[in-house]
Amino acid sequence: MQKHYTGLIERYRDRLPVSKSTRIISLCEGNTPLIQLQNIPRMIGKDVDIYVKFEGLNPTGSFKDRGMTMAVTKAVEAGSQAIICASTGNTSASAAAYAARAGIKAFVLIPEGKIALGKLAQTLMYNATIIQINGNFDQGMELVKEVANHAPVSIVNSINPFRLEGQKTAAFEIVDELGFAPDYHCLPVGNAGNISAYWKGYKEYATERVCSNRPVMCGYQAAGAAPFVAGHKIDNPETVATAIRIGNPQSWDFAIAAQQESGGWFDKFSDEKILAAQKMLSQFEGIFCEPASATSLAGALHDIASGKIPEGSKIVCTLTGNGIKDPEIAMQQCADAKPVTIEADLDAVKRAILDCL
Ligand code: AN7
Repeated sequence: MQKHYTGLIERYRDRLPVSKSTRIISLCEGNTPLIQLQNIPRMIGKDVDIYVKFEGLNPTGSFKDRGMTMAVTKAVEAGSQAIICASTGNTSASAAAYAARAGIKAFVLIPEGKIALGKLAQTLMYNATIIQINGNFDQGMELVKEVANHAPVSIVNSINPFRLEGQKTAAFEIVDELGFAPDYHCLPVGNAGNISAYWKGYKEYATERVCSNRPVMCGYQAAGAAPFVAGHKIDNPETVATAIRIGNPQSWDFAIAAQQESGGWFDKFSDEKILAAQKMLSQFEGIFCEPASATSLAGALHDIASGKIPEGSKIVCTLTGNGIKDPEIAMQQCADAKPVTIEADLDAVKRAILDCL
């Protein structure tokens, strides 16, 4: 009989730092769908297999839950009563949820006015203590690192190595499902924890011969927040994709190693290109991700068009977060498609339908 799915730590416990007596803090995260795109490859007229790993279907709507189940499990095991993070939104929602599950306290530092509405609402509902700063994520991150030296709180940002351990399971799931690693793996890059974690996962599987190949890692950033493309940190990052509005990535060295060892590259895309990719995925595939997530598809489509990613390739794009997280951007994207309001009678409904056909 198939066992009830109880989360990624149970599924991959042999590859994760837990023991028999560890109390696992889980919300059944992971096990997200790998969806093959059907319409977009046809539209662009290229012979490529593009799959999206839809991480927006995790319990709090982002990939952060993979790392958070692990980080909070280890914090609780070590006796922590409180966790803390700086966040552009998704980490705070995830930390808050897992703290609630564990029965401990969560503190989150967020940049005032730069968090998508859904993420703020979640974090409030999960009952974290929200500290808004007049500053950006990078400043929040520095403050969190300092305060953790002076207060009894565990940092659950991706500088916590358990976060990457949890997040590497996304690469395992892809290989377990396809039977091989893709030729190219495309990701949005902010703090660079995720690209580092995927590379760790793929390397682990390849080294142990679970699969025979490893992907080329492609890290894509927003044009106004592209330190990896610039080759140095950026002081005032700006982008509509607030999740990746980050100028001083904490996993710099790991991400550079992933790029170099895999023969991959970094590139950057304008907010317009990112938003166009988000809309395209929703409109033509029925997959609604948040703006930052669409950066992976924007990059893949650009590199497929230029031939840098050749025809015949198998490509995975990670869609890091759910589109419902950021309803304000979605409404702006659809400003021209305002719903019509009519009288509540049959003729009026018929007319409204016929007007659209
Ligand atoms: C949707 O929540 O950094 O390169 O504080 O929310 O691993 O940082 C979010 C990052 C991509 C970038 N897509 O991942 C935070 C935070 C979404 C994200 C990223 C984030 P990393």
